[in-house]
Amino acid sequence: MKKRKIYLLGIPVVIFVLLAAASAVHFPGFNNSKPKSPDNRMSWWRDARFGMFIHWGIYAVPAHGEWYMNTGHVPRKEYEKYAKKFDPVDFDANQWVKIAKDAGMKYMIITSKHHDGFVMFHTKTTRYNVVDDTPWGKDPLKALSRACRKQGVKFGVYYSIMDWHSPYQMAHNDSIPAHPTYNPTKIRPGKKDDYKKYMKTQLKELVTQYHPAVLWFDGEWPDWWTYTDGKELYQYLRKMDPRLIINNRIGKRPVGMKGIQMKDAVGDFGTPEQNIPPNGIPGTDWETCMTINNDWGYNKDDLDFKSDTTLIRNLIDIASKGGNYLLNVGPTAKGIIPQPEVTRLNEMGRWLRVNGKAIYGTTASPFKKKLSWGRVTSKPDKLYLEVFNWPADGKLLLPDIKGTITGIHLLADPSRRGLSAEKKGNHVVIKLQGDAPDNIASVVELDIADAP
Ligand code: FHN
Repeated sequence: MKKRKIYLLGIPVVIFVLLAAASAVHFPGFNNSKPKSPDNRMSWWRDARFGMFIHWGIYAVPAHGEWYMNTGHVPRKEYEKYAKKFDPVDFDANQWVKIAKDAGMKYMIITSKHHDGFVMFHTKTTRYNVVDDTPWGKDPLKALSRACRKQGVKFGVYYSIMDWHSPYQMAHNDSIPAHPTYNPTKIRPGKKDDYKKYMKTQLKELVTQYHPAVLWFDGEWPDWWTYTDGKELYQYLRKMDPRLIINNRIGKRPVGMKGIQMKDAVGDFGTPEQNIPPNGIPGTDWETCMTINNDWGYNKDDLDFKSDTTLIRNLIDIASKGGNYLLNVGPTAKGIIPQPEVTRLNEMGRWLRVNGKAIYGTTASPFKKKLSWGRVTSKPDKLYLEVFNWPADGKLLLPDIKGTITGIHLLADPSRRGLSAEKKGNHVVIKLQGDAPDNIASVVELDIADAP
């Protein structure tokens, strides 16, 4: 199609736009609804975008994942014996935090007590804890919270409300004591307040002993735990530490209870699990948690590890929808983070050292339309184009935007060579040069002036 030359000020349009791109012209475009929790408390978390989840406990001894007590129908007395075999002599808190930091992770959440009820910190509430009941006798939360502070990584803890070991909770079906099914537990009649007291004492120990920035609740689905329980516990913790960030599983996840809308959910952020919401969760802070293989706790037979391409593109996809990514590791009973997980985290760190600007402190893409070539993240005066599929013709098609493009360059290009653009109908065509600097995702940074 022969392009009809349009002259402006006697100059062909194409040249004009190039000049304009170099010297600022206007285009249409945006939406970014604000979450409900206050900025001052949430801002570090929103900027962080990427954290490490750690599922670690005595379930690492049998090494069939964190649900083994239930899936293996292991009677309590039998399961307790694993504590006697828990001796992680190779545990090194500084090394774990360094692995997270080198991966580009800004915060870490470790299991303080999972559904099996074994307590992974020093508590006065029960001897069934890592210090009093294992040959190892050390407190990993003390070491990790210290190492995090030293290395500038935010520290947080996971806590399960459901407790398969608690005398106040009964197995779902223990009609055959030798073959119990615990999930979902029932509350022993008249013992709910005892359990809530037990839980509150432990949560107070966690907050006052390790000063977590995040409390990540889970195991809230048994029907004896109610929305009101969640609200009450939230207020109890909020009073204890006004800066605490608490997830929505302190109450009931909106999916569980009919009628609970996301906006009414207790807690500061939503927690999609093992999936990325197709359109994010507009108007809410949210965080996708995901395994690198298929298990949260260490499972020696689970070698189905996701590729670093999948993991890096997941992080970008989640950020482009305004969410955080909490990526899990499952250390062994010896205290080692499995090498296949470390290798992939190192790859994510390599990518983020070049392209971190496109993730940290960004907000969701202004474009509703899915872009065939990749994703977009934004800042008030920047747009980051994360290109998964580098266009063969070097032309990257971008929908209209509001604001003036004042500069275009590749984040991977240390010389920040300027790229050009031209307007085509209601699109902007970014002209890329040469091959993709990164086959997983190459980032084009657009400087935008007077964006709304
Ligand atoms: O049952 C747990 C599971 O073991 C793991 O802790 C995940 C992590 O979000 N949460 C529960 C399943 O929803």
